[in-house]
Amino acid sequence: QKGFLKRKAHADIDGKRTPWGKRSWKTFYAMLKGMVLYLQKDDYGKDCQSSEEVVSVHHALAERALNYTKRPHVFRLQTADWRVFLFEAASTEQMNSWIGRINLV
Ligand code: I3P
Repeated sequence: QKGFLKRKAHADIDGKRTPWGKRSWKTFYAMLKGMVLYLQKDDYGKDCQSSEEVVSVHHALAERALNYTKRPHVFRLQTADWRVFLFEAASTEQMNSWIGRINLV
């Protein structure tokens, strides 16, 4: 499973609210391999490098973010260490595909 996702950090480790200034939406190229979600940020225009974040989806839960109505086809990912991210997919179909794959792990 791969594709572009926009991500918003909602809660950090142990469920602590992600502070102001770190809650904005960012675009990543996402790849799910095994139990790991790789998020590559496209920084090429800025410094000719791309940065990557790694999120373990082992014991994570993905579900449609029904409470979040500002954007369409957004899903919520809660990790085993109690972080919460919102991810905006390009379509409802892609959102459902990500949710299914993440919850299969
Ligand atoms: C956040 C940014 C997000 C916004 C979030 C802001 O500011 O504007 O887009 O979420 O609101 O805190 P910053 O870039 O300084 O982190 P929404 O797009 O969902 O409104 P929030 O604090 O209510 O989550």
